Amino acid sequence: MNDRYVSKVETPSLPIPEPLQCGRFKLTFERPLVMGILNVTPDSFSDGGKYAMRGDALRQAERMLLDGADIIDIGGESTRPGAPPVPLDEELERVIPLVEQLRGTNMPLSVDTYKPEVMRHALAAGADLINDIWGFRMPGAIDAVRNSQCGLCVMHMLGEPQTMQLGEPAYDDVVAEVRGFLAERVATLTRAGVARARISVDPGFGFGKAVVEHNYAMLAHLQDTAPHAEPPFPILAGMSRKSMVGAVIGRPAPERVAGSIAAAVCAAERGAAILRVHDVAQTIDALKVWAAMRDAANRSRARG
Ligand code: 9MG
Repeated sequence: MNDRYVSKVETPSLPIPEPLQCGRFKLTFERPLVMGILNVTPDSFSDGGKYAMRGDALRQAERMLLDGADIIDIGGESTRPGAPPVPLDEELERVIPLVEQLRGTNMPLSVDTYKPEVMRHALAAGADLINDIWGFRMPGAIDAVRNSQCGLCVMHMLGEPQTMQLGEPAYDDVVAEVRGFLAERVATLTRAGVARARISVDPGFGFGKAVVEHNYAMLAHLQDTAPHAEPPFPILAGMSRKSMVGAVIGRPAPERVAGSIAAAVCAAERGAAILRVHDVAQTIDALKVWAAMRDAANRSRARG
């Protein structure tokens, strides 16, 4: 390799978060981890009824495992803007059998829910991480996770999924306001007895953000969306196939794979610890190329 070129690369060396306590696992972040999205909702699979949906979901989980996912995020309620809420019983029926069936795979299992009752059942069934788009603000949510060893993903959202994108979301400084919100949630959680080592944070791309202005400001300043802390909190970034990608490439959701991968690589460059994605294999390939470049830059920096 020609070092004349490598030595000119100016990739900042970002501090690596401490390991995340995540149920049975301690996740480490020498490289960004890939979280595969497993939506167990009728609009995600062929409409063959609930057992067919479960079978489809299991096969998709196995595919993501083979493709190299580090974590699987199981969700029983769509969080797309305007999506209707799902009754508690229905969400439990979609999510809990999958957690039980996937528990044996020795893969960290995340459950995407804001309902304390689903959190409790998911943890009893063996989930390792609770991914809460409401940032553990629902009454009873903190109590549901406090006494376990599960990891937490604390996300920022302005408004609620049914209405959050209806008006134009307004911020004076989206990055600072998201950071302030996440700092308050982290302080509330740690005061309640949740160990810092269990907490990851997420700026919530697409959740009450102007599609281009706010989301790309957060991506550009990703590290600054997290509470300023040493060591830093692991940041989870989820942009896969979202409108922020569609808005700049002009393609519908199924055709946003390449755009989503570009967003994931940008987030990795800015210190994301976990990337929540639909397209696991393709994202991992792209991250390997990015990591090879980062390692070369670090080697040349170490040589002085
Ligand atoms: C469930 N879900 C949908 N989008 C998400 C995102 O960006 N982050 C997290 N943590 N969860 C999300």
